[in-house]
Amino acid sequence: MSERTLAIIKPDAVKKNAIGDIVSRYEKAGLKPVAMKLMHMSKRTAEGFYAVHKARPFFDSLCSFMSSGPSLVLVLQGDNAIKKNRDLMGATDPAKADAGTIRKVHGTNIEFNAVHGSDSPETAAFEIGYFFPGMEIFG
Ligand code: IDP
Repeated sequence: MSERTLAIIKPDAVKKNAIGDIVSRYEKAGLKPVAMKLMHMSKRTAEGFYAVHKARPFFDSLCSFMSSGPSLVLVLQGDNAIKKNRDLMGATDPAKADAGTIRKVHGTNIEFNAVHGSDSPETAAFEIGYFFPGMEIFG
């Protein structure tokens, strides 16, 4: 079933010049970028995006990190896009991620972990709508 997911190449990975490698992994896995923009989020934008994590102890630090530099925000489309992207990403903590996953290769620690990917159809719908109006998605 073709679906859409929201991916973010986070500021740590953009700083490390890893955009090309990561986008290439999406494409090779059959995930087509149908919308994409480089953006430097304000802290408020990051707080709205991660609102579900508001009560977590790492919330403030996470939002500071996400607003520390530009990120590449993408909509990926393909069969089982949500799970496929989560599999490509690997576990939240790069130290626990499987070999060959994006977080294993490009992540630094549980916070600076290179990429974001929606974890369910409901969060994908919220996250895609948060960053992209329909007319900017070319699926
Ligand atoms: P996910 O990104 O793998 O879905 P979540 O639990 O939804 O993981 O956490 C969102 C983001 O918050 C993570 O990608 C990571 O950047 C950060 N994060 C998660 N757990 C911790 C933690 O224990 N300490 C610091 N940052 C964390």
